[in-house]
Amino acid sequence: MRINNDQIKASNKELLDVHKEDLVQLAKKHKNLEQIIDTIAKYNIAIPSWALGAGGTRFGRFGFGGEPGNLEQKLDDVAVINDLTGSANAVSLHIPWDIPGNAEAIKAKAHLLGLNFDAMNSNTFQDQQDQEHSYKFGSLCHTDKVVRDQAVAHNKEVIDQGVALGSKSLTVWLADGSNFPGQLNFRRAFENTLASLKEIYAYLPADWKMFIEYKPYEPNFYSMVIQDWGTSHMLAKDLGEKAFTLVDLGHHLPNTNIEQIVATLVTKGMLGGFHFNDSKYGDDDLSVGVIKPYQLFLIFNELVYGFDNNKANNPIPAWMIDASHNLKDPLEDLIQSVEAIETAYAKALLIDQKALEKAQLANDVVASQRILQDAFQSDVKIILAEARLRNGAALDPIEAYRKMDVRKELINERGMNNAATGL
Ligand code: PSV
Ligand code: MN
Repeated sequence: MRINNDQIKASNKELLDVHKEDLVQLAKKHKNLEQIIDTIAKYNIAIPSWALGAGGTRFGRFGFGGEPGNLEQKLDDVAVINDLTGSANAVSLHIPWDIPGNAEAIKAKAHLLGLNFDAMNSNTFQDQQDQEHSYKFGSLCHTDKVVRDQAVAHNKEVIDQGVALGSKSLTVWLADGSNFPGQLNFRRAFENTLASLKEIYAYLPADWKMFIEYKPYEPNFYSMVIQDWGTSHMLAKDLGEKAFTLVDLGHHLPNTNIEQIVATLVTKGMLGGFHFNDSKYGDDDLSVGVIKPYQLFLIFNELVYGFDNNKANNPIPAWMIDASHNLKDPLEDLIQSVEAIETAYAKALLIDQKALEKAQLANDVVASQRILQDAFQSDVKIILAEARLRNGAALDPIEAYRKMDVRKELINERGMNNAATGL
């Protein structure tokens, strides 16, 4: 199904007058309101193809009716999110969950829907049917060269698929590691990983980037080869200027200061992108902003400051969501995540950076805190709504989604038992 302009206009009609009045009031408060609305209106976040169906845990999965059963249907779902939010014009694919049968046709369909392809994700953490060698004991780090070669070849294939679709980046996340002390030689595993990554890197087209994701534990519970941002940064540095670190918010031990990691990476020009999600305990993959919205705001503060003072020429990061949920309608959940990211960004744009710098230089701790919290406590719903309006999207996307009965339509179209590919 495709949402059309008339449906959007109809859903906005009732809300429009109040919205316009609110906007006039808000303009009196913020001098740079126009600029902020413009920045938010131009901002886009990539949707992970693997989050369009119900997520699951190792204890089970509860399907959601009308899930997309193939890549074409996944694109249709991303278009629904984009049509309603005006801020999700890209999709991040995971291979082999999403192998495009006919890349030209998929590209043409995406183009028609106003979508493009963000980073391609390789998968050497699961064994596939007909795969010759198992990844049970690792992939790029494996003790056996034939396994490493197979994993390298897979990454090269993913690059080929991405080239055919017009993507410009590869995200590598490795489950490689060990469950028991003594199981793996740390140094050998690191060296093997670096050598394998070098082969993949050498295959990257000139205008591509490689993002290296880190994670402290899971699925391995004693050690992960790329356990933290330092390791990722070291590998990326060794590879060359097309390699960067990717920050998945759920991939940190509890209470890690993620905003500081972001600041440091931008200082060094090494921040490649994000996988946004939220968590209370580990890699919970909860909807963005549900647990620690202040942390997300502080991350965006570092991004706003970082890109206003971008001495190391850090490229604009890839903005991707990586959340997976058990309970909610996946499309509603992704809309909520998009909104949460934009909320944090808009609030960070409200920070008076000059006043903050002055307070910091004077070591005025109280003033610094007030400046941040004033911005964080501001209501930016109207800013987001106006940005959406200017993009021809819905003033209230969730409300519109429900009024349009999108899920019911999808169930009618696809049935109750269509299951999306993914974890
Ligand atoms: C691993 O936990 C991860 O964050 C990586 O990005 C994977 O590609 C994705 O999740 C798989 O769901
Ligand atoms: Mn991730």
